[in-house]
Amino acid sequence: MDWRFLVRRTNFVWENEYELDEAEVALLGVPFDSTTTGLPGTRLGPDRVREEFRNWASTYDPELGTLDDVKLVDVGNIDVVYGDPRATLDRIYEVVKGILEENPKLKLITLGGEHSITFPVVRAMLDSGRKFNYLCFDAHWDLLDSYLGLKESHASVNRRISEILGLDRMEIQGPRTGEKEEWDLAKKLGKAKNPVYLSVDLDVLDNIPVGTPVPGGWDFNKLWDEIKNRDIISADIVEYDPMVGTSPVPSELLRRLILKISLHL
Ligand SMILES: [Mn+2]
Repeated sequence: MDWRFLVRRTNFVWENEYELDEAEVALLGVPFDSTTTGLPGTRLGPDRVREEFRNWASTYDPELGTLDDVKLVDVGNIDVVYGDPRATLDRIYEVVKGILEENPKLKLITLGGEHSITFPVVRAMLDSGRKFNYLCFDAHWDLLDSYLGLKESHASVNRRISEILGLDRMEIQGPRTGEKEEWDLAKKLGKAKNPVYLSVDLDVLDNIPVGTPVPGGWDFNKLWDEIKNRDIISADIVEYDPMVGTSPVPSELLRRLILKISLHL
């Protein structure tokens, strides 16, 4: 099936929209939150942040320049299968694989949704021949073999990635909770050498609405300090949950992070 049948292209963020085959950076929304263990609502994340881009016109960053100089495309949202993580993850894989077949050099910013969506993105990137190590910022290790019997759980996403990439090519920064099994496994993690695929689980931060918050997190400046010197081939930003709080502050934080990553890629 053509991957385009699995995407709803109804929302556009960028004014300078390019065709997929000529774009440098693409945004892809995955509004999926069916394995969420805390509060649901991350399915609303991609469209909430698009709204934020519309509300705040400035796309200039004093350190990095203007988004007008980046060839952007908003691919839209994947048509997920609520309640069926396996079918959803298969769709994510098909879409990312299809996008990269059409534009092998494209850098993708995938917007969650919950963290489980990262695994099929990473798998599609590997199968498309991209060479990278994996860098993740998260309050949790997400290294459980399964959670509530579910291998596709957001609490198992880094374990699944370790099975196709190897723990030594993975770096996870920020965890401050978890099971003993995970802390033991985490001792085998390495430092991700450049280039890296970046996965940002926003619960690594404090004071941002997420389904599974953990106290003692980073602030935005610390997060950006950790990102800015890395060579990033593509990224995802997951677990932002607009249902937990409707303040414009976190969605603006997220918009700013997407802006900075788009300019940095
Ligand atoms: Mn996570």
